[in-house]
Order: sequence, then C-alpha cells, then structure tokens
Amino acid sequence: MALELIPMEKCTLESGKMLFLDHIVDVTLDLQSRLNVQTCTIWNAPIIWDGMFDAALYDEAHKRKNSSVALTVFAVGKYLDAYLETFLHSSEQHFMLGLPVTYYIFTDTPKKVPVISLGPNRSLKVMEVASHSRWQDISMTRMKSISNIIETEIRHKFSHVFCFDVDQEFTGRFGSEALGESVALLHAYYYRLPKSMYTYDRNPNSKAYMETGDFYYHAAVFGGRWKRVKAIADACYQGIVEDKKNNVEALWHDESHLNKYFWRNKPTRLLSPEYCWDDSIGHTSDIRVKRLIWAPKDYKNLRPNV
Ligand code: 5GW
Ligand code: MN
Repeated sequence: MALELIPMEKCTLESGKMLFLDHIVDVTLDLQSRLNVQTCTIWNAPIIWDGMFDAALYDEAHKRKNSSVALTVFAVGKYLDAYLETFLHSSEQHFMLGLPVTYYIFTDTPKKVPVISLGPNRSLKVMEVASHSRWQDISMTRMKSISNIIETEIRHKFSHVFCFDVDQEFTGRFGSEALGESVALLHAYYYRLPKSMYTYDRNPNSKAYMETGDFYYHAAVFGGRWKRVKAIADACYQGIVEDKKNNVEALWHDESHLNKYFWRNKPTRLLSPEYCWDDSIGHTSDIRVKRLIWAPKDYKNLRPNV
C-alpha cells in the first residue's frame, strides 16, 4: 500500500545511537529556539512551538511523502448550529493547507451541515450518528465512531487522522509540522502547573485511574497515523465500556482515558498549547501564535439535560 509508509524514520548518529523520528525532516527542528518552554520530552519526543520549525520544509517533505489527512469532528444537537460553520470556515484557512484533507462530520442532523466552499484537494463527508440524551455519552461514543470510520474508510485513503472538538476556531497555521505517529496536545490550563494539580482520574475502580503521569493532555485535539489513532480510540473505548460495566465514569470521560493511554503509550509528538489556546487565560509570552482557540462556552444553552 502506497500510503502505509514506514511508521517512523530511523536515523543513526555518529555515536551509533539510533534516533527515532516521526519524519526525517524532524532533524531540522530547533529545540533551542524557545528558551522559556519545554521543547522535548524525556523520551525524546519534540514539543512543537512556534519558531522551532521551518513550515515550508515540512510542507515540502509531507507532499513528497504523499501525506494525506482525515479530520474527524462531531457536531451533535445544538453544537452544530453553534460551532460547525466557524470551525470549518477557519479550518479551510489554516488546517493542513497544501495536503489532501477530508472532513468527516459526525452529526445527528446531516441536513443542517453548512455548505461551504472547499479548497482544491479538500472534501467533506457527513456521517449520521444517534444523539444521546446524556452529554457524557455523546463525548464518549466519539471513540467508537472514530475507530469504525478508520477501519471502514480512512485506512484505505489517508496516512494520518486528526480528531477535533468542534467548539474551536483556527486562527493560525495548523500545518504538517503537527503530523506524527501519535500526537497529543498539552492542555492550555495545565502545561505550567505541577503534576499534583493534573486532573487525572483518581478512582482506582476506573480503568482511567492513574497516580501520576507525564503531562495533562487535552482531548480536544489528538491524532497520528491512522493505525495509531485507531489503537488510541479502541483503547479509550474499551476503558469506557469496562467502566460502564463496573458502574463508574472517569472524571473527565474520554479525556481521562486518553491520558491513561498516553501514559502507557508515549506520544511521539506533542503540540504546545499554541495549538489550542483559551483566550480567557490572558496574555503570556509563551504563546507566540494562536493556531486554534477555544470558542466561548455556553453550557447552559448548549448542553442537553445534565
Ligand atoms: C453537550 C453537552 C455536554 C457535553 C458535550 C456535549 C456535546 C458535545 C454535544 O451536545 N454535541 C457535540 O457534538 N459534542 C461534541 O463533543 C463536540 O464536538 C464537542 O466539541 C465535543 C466535546 O464536548 P465539549 O466541547 O462540550 O467538551 P469540553 O471538554 O470542551 O467542555
Ligand atoms: Mn470542547
């Protein structure tokens, strides 16, 4: 299969040590260009901040490699009217420009999906899903739908998948520098806080339970090669199903399970909170470019009976 490429690039250093990279172009990352933030994990995965990468180089490398990206997003109930149009319009301006992109929109009301004009090599597919009366179930069944669509369709057409919350707006480049084997996002609220403040699930009866971890990851954005994203979605969904059997629900639902997965299976690439910022946090010089921002929350009107 042309698209199923070598999972990670291996590169032998002069010392004989092996370096594992998501892509050979990662040797050009400048980890020293940002002095006040962490740019690399202890397991040697890069944390992508503005200034570290040459965007044109990444685009060229991924074009040569025929990388292609499926984007999944859920817009169920009132979330469709409230957020989908802004999400898609902004994504057309900023998400993976220059690479083939297909949006997979999961909704309970296909007819209401806005008609927007798409750039070349970009397309959109609408998938109908049931609406759940409990909001916790809407967010948790996402993992099952993501796994299914990867298995039936995405794996045959795309090298990578990114999964997004819909309540966000792209405001800057979100490009091929974000592609990797498995990609996790540092949560804007926690990246500067001590681990003791991370809101992992602390109930030993939940499959998402963890005492400690590396970072607190945000479930609003995750991705990677299709095979890995399927493994992520399957693992999270299994955890959720087990929890249901035992009558427990993890503290932050699918996000808690995602954090557990990435603790046991380290992501190969981390995105800085520049890739999903909340403006209500206020100004910080850490954030040089806001690439994606949270839309204002309006839980009172948007969420079905809590
Ligand atoms: C509604 C009420 C409570 C929680 C979730 C929903 C909900 C989520 C919904 O009614 N419809 C819907 O499409 N979603 C999808 O799940 C959206 O893609 C949404 O962005 C995602 C996660 O839910 P959020 O954004 O409300 O969760 P947080 O963690 O950003 O607050
Ligand atoms: Mn959200």
